[in-house]
This record gives sequence, C-alpha cells and structure tokens, in this order.
Amino acid sequence: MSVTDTAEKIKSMEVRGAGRIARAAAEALRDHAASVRSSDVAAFRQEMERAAATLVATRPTAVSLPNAVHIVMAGLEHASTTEEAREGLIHRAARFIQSSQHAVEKISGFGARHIRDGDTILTHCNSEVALGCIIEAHRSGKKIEVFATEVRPRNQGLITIRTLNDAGIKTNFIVDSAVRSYIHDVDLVIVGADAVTVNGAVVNKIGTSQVAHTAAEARVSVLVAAETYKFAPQTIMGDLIRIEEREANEVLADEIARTLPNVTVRNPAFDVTPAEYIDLIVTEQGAIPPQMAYIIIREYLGWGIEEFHESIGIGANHDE
Ligand code: RUB
Repeated sequence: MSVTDTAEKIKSMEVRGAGRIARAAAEALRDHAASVRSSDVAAFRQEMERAAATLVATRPTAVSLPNAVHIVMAGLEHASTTEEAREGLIHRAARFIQSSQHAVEKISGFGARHIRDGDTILTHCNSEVALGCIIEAHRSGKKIEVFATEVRPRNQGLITIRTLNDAGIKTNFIVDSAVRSYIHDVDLVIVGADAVTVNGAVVNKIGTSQVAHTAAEARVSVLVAAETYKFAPQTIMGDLIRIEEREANEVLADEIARTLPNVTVRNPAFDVTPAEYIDLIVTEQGAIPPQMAYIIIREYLGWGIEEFHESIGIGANHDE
C-alpha cells in the first residue's frame, strides 16, 4: 500500500492498535523504497525521510510508530548507492514485521501463564497482544471468562468481543462505567499499551487508568502486554508522550453540538496509568515490573545514558 493510503488509514483508524500501526508503517516504507526510481542516493534518502515523516505525523501517541520507522530507516545515511540503501531498508522492514509478529506470539505465551484455570479477566479496548494472552490461555485448556468494555467513543470493544466470541470464550460485554460494579468478579486485568515511559507509566486507550485505579482499589492485579518497541526512548530525555485529542464529532454529532454553543466536547484518545497501578509488563523478553522500563529502553531499543550524554553535549565515551 502507498505511503499516502497507509497514512490516511492510520489517521482514520481503519488501521489501528499500536502493533498493527507499526507494521503498516514498516510495510509502507518497504513498498515505497521498492518504488522510488531515483538513482541518486541523497535524493532517495530524502524521499524516504519525507515518507517517514508523513507516517509519523498520523497519530502522535503510539510510540510503536516512530520506533518502527526509526528501526526501518536506521543506517540509511551510511549507504553509498541507492541500491544498497533500498536493499537495506527492505531487509530491515521485513525483519521488523517478522519480529513484531513473533513478539505477539511470545507475549501471548508468557501472558497466558499468568492466567489461572477458572480466572475471569477484564480487558479494555482492543489489543492484539492482550487478546493473544487470553486466547492462548483458553487454547491451553484453561476455563476462563472475560469482561470486555465497550470503549466509547469508537467502540473498539465490539472488535474485542467478536474475536473472543469466535475463539469460543465466554464473554460479558459492559459499558465503560460498569467496571467498578464488576471488579469483584474479576481476577486479573489485561490491557495493551501504546507507549511505556521510562518511569513505567503506561499510555493506553482512554479509560485504562480508571480501570487500573479501580483494580488497585479492589486488589486485582493489572498486567500490561507490550512489545519492547512500545517503550519510549524520548522519555529518558524528559519528553512527554503527546496524548492525541480527536474530533469532537466522535463523541457528539455535529447537529447536536451546534445547538449547544456553551458546550465544548473533549475527546482525548488515550490516558496515562502510573506505574504503581501496574503489577507486570509482559514483553517478548519476559515479564518486568514497570519500574524496570529504563532497562528495556536501554537494552532493547539501543537507547540509554550514552545518547543522553551526547544529546546534552557531555560527549560519549564508548567504542561504537
Ligand atoms: C488502541 C489501543 C490498544 C493499544 C495496544 O487504540 O489503545 O490498547 O494500541 O494495541 P486505537 P496492540 O484503537 O485508538 O488505536 O496490542 O494491538 O498493539
């Protein structure tokens, strides 16, 4: 698919969910690299950078998107011919897509081990990896039941209940505000993530922090399923994750809004759950307490103190 079409589909949420967004961006860069005709390597690089910027600008919160683009684009500046640049990029895109799919499988297996026979699990929004854990537990023969929220305003809960239904899992569908009414029937909360910050806070679909707060009050464990490329290196430098605020008409129809001139609709798509409400983050490298987020950023995203020192001009003292 072209970069423009992919960007449009990500913006309109036809392609949604942090992992799928990341893979769609990698695919678009791969296809674009294959189609750019220029034989001048500098022009090729410039065109790929333009395409990367278009993709990154589509949705501001899911860190998986800039991380995927960064991984696919890495090393482009070292290529001396267009062919070398093209081949390198196509190879990195293919490797990213494959390892992303592999990460989903691994996390599903790890996460399923935290689900016990007879457990009732609550999930919010529609997360490929969170559902992967639940479905894997069911596949392994555990008798489980799920509470899935509706997820206003875009109703991602409908996608979740279809998937659970098709997997043959007993599911209760509830409105978002019913979480506290049912939390004592729940043994474990499992959600996905759009971003994990250096202090272990998890950015996910709006309402996740209320779910986690309610779970903490009821002493129900909260497990976050997140690939390592959802961890946010820029938070080491103090950058905040930007929370996307979407169109008002996702919440209130324009014709009604027009009759209410004193009313402003606020529609943040995501919120931040602090580390203290999260018991474990399950990554493809294994489960970690949220407080260990820095280690993941440093070890698996190649970001850490050296880059921090370079960025503030102290100068790095390392060999690479
Ligand atoms: C989706 C959402 C998901 C995360 C993780 O929001 O918040 O929980 O992206 O999903 P939206 P996954 O519908 O606005 O994109 O585990 O599939 O990456």
